[in-house]
Amino acid sequence: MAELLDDAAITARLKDLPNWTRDGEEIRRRVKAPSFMAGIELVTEVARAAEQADHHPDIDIRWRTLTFALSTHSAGGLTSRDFDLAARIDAIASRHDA
Ligand code: H2B
Repeated sequence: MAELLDDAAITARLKDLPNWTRDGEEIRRRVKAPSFMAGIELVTEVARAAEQADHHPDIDIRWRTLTFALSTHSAGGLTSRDFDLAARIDAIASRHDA
């Protein structure tokens, strides 16, 4: 099982992910897609990446604004799995001009 990261490790990993902010035991990022349907397509790609990683974000969809939140439920906080998936979400978002 993935190990919980301490505050220093979380701060270090967030330096490589400027779009993400920490909110307690999770990290979150907002993405503005060019349109509602582009946002849904982006979410579908994130869903595929999440299935592949067997790690799943909380996703909030409001018209074309998406919010992704990551936390490792089984560990009760942040692990490397969250930061690895965050980087994949960033790559997908940039391919979607978001
Ligand atoms: N996603 C997240 N965000 N946290 C988890 O602890 C988690 C998950 N656990 N996706 C996975 C699935 C677990 O249920 C399977 C069995 O590995």
